[in-house]
Amino acid sequence: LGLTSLSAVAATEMPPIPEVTGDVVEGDGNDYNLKFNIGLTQSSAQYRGLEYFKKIVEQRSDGHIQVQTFHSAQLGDDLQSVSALQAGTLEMTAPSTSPMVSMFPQFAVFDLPFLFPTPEIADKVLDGDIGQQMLKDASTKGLVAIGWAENGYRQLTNSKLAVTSPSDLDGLKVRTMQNPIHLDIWRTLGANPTPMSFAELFTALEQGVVDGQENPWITIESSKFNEVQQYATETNHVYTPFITLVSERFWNRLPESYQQLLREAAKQMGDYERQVSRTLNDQIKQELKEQGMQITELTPEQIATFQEDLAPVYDDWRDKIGGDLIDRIRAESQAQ
Ligand code: TF8
Repeated sequence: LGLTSLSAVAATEMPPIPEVTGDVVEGDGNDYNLKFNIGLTQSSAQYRGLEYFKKIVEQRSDGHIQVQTFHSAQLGDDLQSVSALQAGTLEMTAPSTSPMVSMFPQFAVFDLPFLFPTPEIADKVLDGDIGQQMLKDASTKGLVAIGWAENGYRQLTNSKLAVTSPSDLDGLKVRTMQNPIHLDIWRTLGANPTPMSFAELFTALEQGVVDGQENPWITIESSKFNEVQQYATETNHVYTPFITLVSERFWNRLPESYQQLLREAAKQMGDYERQVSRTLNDQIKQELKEQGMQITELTPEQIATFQEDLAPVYDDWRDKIGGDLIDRIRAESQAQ
C-alpha cells in the first residue's frame, strides 16, 4: 500500500527532473566511472536528486563520466560509504552529517534541537559563509565535500502510544543515529535511546528491538516505517542536512574542468532535492494519515515543553561545539 500510494504522488506532484543547462565540458580524453551510493530508498527525494545529478554529469561530460546510482545502502550505510570513499572503492555518497561528528566535530551544530526554525534559515546557513566554510573544512581525511542537500525535519514515530509530551517517553526505546547529541536529547527527554545504523532500523522496529525512531515524513514513508509504527508525533526537533562527498583519490584523478562540473552538478542536485523534499513533506504526512498512522500535531505550548526540557542539552554542548558558531546561526534566524 505504501509504495502504490507514494508512486501515485510521484506521478502527479513530484517536481520533474529539470532539463540540463550549461555547455559540454572538455575533459582530458579519459573516461571515468562514478558510483554514487546512498542509504535511502529509490522513492526518496534524495534518490531523485541522484538521478538529476547523473543526468547533468553524463550530458555535460558528453558521456565521459558515467554515473552509477545505488540506493538502500546497497554499497553500505552512511559510515561504511564514507570509509569506502576514503579507501577509494566508492566515488561518491551523501550521508547525514550526524554520524560524521566523530570525524568532524563542527557538524554537531546540526544536531542541536530546534536550532533551525525554518528551512529558509537552514538554506541561508548552508549556502552562506558558514556552510561553505564547513565544506572546506570537511575536505580532508580522504574526502572532498562539494555540496549540501537536505534530509529534513525529523519526526518521532513509535509502536506504543501517542506522544504529546516528554513524560510520554518514559522508558520508550528509541533508535537514534550514531551521534552523542541525539543520544543526549532522548536521554534528557526520559526515553531509552539506542544508536544504530539506519540499515538495521526496519528490522529492529519490526522485531520490537526498539519501539520508535525519528526521521522526516518522506523517509518514514519511503522506508515503510508506517507498516511497523502506529504512532507519529510532529516534533520537528532537528533539521538534518545531507553532505555531498567525493573520494579524494577519485577527485585527484579528474581534470580541473570535471572537478568544477561535479561541483556545479552537486549544487543543482542540492537545490532540486530540497525542492522535492519540501513539496512532498506535507503531502506525505497526509498520506500517512490516510494509511492509518495516528499522527499527533503539537500545539506551540506542547512544543515549548520539549524545548524547555532540552535546554540542558544546549548548555552541555555549547562550549564543545563552539558558542560562537551557535550565536552566528541564531543571528541568521533573527535577521529573518
Ligand atoms: C538516519 C538518517 C538516514 C540517512 C540515510 C539513510 O536516521 O536520517 O535517513 O542518513 O543516509 O540514519
